[in-house]
Amino acid sequence: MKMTFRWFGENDDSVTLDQIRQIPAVKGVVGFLSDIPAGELWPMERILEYKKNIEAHGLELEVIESVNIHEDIKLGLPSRDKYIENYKETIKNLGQAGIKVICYNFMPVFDWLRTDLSYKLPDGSEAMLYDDDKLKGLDPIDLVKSTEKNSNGFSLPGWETDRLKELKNVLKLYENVGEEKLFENYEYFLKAIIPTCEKYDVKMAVHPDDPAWSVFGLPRIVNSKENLDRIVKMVDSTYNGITLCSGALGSSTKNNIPELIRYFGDMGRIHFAHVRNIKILSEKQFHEVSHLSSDGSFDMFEIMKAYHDIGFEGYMRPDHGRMIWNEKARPGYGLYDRALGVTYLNGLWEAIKKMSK
Ligand SMILES: [Mn+2]
Repeated sequence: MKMTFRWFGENDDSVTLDQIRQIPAVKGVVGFLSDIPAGELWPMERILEYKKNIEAHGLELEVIESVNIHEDIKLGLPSRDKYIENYKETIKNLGQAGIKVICYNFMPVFDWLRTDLSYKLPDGSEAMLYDDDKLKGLDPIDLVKSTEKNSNGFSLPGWETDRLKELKNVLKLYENVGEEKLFENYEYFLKAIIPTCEKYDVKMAVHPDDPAWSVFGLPRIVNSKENLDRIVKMVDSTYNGITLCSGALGSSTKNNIPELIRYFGDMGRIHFAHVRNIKILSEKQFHEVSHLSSDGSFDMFEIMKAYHDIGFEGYMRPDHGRMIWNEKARPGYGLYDRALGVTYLNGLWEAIKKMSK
């Protein structure tokens, strides 16, 4: 297991590389060129410049999260081929720059979604909350506006204004795309890109839908064992893999995270692990918490044990943290609570490792 930490770049993150370097056991950064719109090519020189800076701070860059997929690919429009060509070229560039894993998602229109970005917990910390009832009758445009307004001035990945300005048109286009059509479009994309991944040794790792169900009536398919199984088999290559996000998949009580880790881990398809806890309040209602088992609904020991038992050698990172100690940061991505998360996960890992001898 290689512990990493997500970072959004010099101009778009409150956390510095020097700070990340000082978190025990964090060797690498999970990076992102946040200013490149979905569908555009990532130029080699930009990738190298970005990587050079990270390496100058004593950290590695081997994982990218995310290279976003243009909506036309998900919709299956004729224009998709040009965006797929750009994607292949980006894979090639990233591979040649030494990137090993690309995390991406296949969620129509909306990336991760929450209805409250700063829900106050009893101890005074703040965390993100999702309440499906609050989405009922809500205009998606209003959710985009409130999400942007409450992001503490940081861009939120998946909520880029550029992608969302055409929101109404895009939502209309999805009226003709159901789950089966989305699977078809996904398969078309994977068949086109996986040979490039094999050639340049870059593993694709799809991030599950967050939350793990349909929102605003849009189709969503990356959210259950059955569907993930279908996806990894659409192109039967180790390069077609998964980012196993415990918080995203675990938002649905139907998903048993340790079981999913063992199942897809034994297949060799987990390339990236997002490990975090959430507290499920009722069906389709949850909020985020610290990483600790007793603060949420998951048994983090069992999750880490499953990774240990499958001999996981891929990349891992803590996921969303709370806002604590008066930190002002991008919601979910402050320094303090994620650093506490890393330390806790490493503590579990060390104990499991030593007790397994
Ligand atoms: Mn995640």
